[in-house]
Amino acid sequence: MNIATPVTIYRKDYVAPGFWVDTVEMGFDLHPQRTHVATRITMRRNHDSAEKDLVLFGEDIKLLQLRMNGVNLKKSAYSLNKERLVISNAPDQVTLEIETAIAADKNTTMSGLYVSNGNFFTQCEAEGFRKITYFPDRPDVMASYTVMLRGDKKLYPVLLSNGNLIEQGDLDDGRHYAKWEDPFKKPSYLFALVAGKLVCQEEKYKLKSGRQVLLQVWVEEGNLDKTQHAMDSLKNSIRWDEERFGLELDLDRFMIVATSDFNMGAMENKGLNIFNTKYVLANSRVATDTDYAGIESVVGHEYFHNWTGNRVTCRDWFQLSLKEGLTVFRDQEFSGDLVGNETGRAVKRIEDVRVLRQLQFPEDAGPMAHPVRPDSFVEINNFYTVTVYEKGSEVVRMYYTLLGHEGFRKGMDLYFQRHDGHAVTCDDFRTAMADANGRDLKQFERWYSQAGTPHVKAHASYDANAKTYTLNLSQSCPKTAGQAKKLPFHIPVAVGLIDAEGNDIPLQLQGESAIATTKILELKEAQQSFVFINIDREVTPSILRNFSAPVILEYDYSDEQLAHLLAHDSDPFCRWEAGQRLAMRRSLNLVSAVQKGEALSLDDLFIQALRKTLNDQHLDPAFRELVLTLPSEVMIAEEMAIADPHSIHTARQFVRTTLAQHLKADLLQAYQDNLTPGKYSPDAQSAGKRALKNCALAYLVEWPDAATYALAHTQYQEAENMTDRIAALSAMLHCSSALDKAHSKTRKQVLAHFYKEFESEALVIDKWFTLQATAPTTDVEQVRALMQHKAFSMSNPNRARSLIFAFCNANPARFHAADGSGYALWSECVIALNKLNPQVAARLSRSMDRWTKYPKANQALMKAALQKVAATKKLSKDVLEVVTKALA
Ligand code: 0A1
Ligand code: ZN
Repeated sequence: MNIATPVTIYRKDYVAPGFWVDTVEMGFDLHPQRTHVATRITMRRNHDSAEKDLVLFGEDIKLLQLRMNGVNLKKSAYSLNKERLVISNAPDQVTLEIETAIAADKNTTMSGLYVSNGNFFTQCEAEGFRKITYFPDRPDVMASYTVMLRGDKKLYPVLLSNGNLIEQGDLDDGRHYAKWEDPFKKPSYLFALVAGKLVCQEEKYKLKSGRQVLLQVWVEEGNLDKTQHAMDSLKNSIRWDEERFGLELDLDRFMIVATSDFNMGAMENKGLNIFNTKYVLANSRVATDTDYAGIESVVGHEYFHNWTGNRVTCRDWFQLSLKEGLTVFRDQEFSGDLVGNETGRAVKRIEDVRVLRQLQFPEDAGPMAHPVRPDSFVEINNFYTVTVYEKGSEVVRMYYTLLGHEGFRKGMDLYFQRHDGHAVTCDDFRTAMADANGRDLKQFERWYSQAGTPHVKAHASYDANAKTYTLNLSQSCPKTAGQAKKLPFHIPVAVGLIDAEGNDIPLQLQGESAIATTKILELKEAQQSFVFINIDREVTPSILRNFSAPVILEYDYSDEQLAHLLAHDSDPFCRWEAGQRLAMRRSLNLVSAVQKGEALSLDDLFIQALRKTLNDQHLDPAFRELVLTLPSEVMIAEEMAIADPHSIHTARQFVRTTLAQHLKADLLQAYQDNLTPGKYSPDAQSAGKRALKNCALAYLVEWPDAATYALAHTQYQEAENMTDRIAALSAMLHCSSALDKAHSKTRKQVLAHFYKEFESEALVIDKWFTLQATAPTTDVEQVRALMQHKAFSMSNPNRARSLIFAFCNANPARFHAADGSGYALWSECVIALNKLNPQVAARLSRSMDRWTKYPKANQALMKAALQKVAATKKLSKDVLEVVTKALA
């Protein structure tokens, strides 16, 4: 077998750039087949650098001209290979003039300059700018940019770049031009241009300071009825950052542009954010509550990057979490604050924790496990991960928990005071937090340097005579690739104690005077004891309140204690968690019963606990829905030494059908109580009601009779918004009984109707593919058939994700078919995508991360599929890194 060896880049090898760049002037003559780019760069030697050469990166571009200080450079004056252009012996002051040509229409990678639906877009993070011109394309090189765009006026009536529009006008031959100037220095990864036929919704907005700014949301024609929510989210983001962090928009104009061809969610280019349409376009006909929430958080996320990422950026890509972890924390807080009440905040927190557990915990336990600040990579694009983003956000949240609201704000203020306009490191952030609060946060660095999810074990003992309650906490962290031994983390563990009536009792730690109902214990040693005094009754501990650290908590709760917490805990996270623990315990027992062929049953304690929650009118519907949602098949698999997808699916479905059977009347009542008639509004309260109602519906069809199935069908037909429509369709397609022949004709009709109704709405057709890809009835052959559908395309990332990724990642019982047909499909798709779009291909490669967790027979087939991909000729660095690590 011929597997190429990937080149690894190490964090420890960081060297400052040999030259700084002051100004960049660029002129683009836009043609899809051959865009001509003329770039003038003024540079000066960095005398503090060990790098003596002038190093420029370039990839997949044609070099037409190179002049240094006004003189054409002969080929012998520089060295050029596929990745870099190096000029040795350059003088200390350099003006470079570079001309390059780009075939944007052939660029299917969606990195650099590319064409989508006839319009030009760029994506420069992380290393896409080098596909436009030769440049020191690294984030610590910050410069001022002036950009001239020229193109056919009919084909490209709109010409956008970063900053302010300073000039525009007509040229010969039906062309026109626009000149843009960005008043702020920025790294090249924040460069952007957009050119094409687009229309915009725009508004003038007054900042708190009284300054007026222009806000624009640009979309393709026909989509202006779907931009209001993005615009509202942008205005909310601007206001929130002023209020919560005292950070003002620094530009006079802020633009959002949507494209249907995008590898990720969105990109924070200075003043010109480019978005996947998924995170811009919404109206009630086509978008669900989840879509609306996603738009709000991604618009917020990109906007917040303007300070955390753009004004203060990363010194090198190993520091990616400096901007991403912090900005995710900020967008999570923004969405939580916007709901406007404590339960809403808690619901958002639980949803975020669910994502972390579902996606990041498995990553941290698999072959791609890496620290929040990685030590090495082959391809940086593979490190835009849930660890860097979501675990990174948890790390930032721990500062918030340890330092408090005011303390955190002081840290942020100092961070900007020290580092505005600079490219810095995660250590700089930690130091600002420590210095602003006079705290020692040295040990906290281990959250950045050690991979793996720590386990915290708790033991409690109550001494009625001494009236003391002792909580013994110990920590450990499993080994990960390259890190066999881990040192103790600095872990904030938020704890409350609940009495038999369900009340929080006041807590005082031995040797301390402060009294509170929640205490933040700082676990810093491998093992530590915390003694609470004046505890005069038996209590149940509520540990890791609000999920105060990204760890796995082990405590030997009895079922009764969990039911007690589920009924009473004042901390909504721990209350929800108690229900999840009850459900997980049952799921695991049932999986083992399925495997042994034993009879399956569900106990009354569990059923009654859920009934009580379902019927508790004091609880928000959104919260009740979260409790009613069982741990996913992926989460159950993570708890098992050997995951058996078929038994997991059977066991989980058994729990669902049994609950449906026993709670039928309660579910019907919840359904009726949570109808949301009238005009659609995506607000959290209404969305919560819809969530509970649709959760009830999905249960009801698990134990169907003619009436419940008809309820779903009628909801589908009469739905006035996409949330209700898709929920009904999903209930009909995903229930256990969908496996029976009954109703199969109705299901086919409904699917056909949905397609016809929304044929022209790409984002809705994505949903149509996903619903089918994740249905228990859909096997590999049906996925292959869907791949032949005229609406399917491998080259559109959203579409590929909607079918292929959805099947491989979210239909485990079918993907892991015993004959290996799912794995064969996976390898074919990875190989096909590798040619088109390596970034997307590498993401799909990750579906095999946990292959060593499956039964031996599956493992063999999965390994063979991985090897097949690894042996493919012309494999990108992206895919190569993932499959090499999986096979290591
Ligand atoms: N910085 C963006 C995400 C992003 C990263 C890489 C991309 O292309 C490789 C595109 C977008 C964010 O955090 O939103
Ligand atoms: Zn980001």
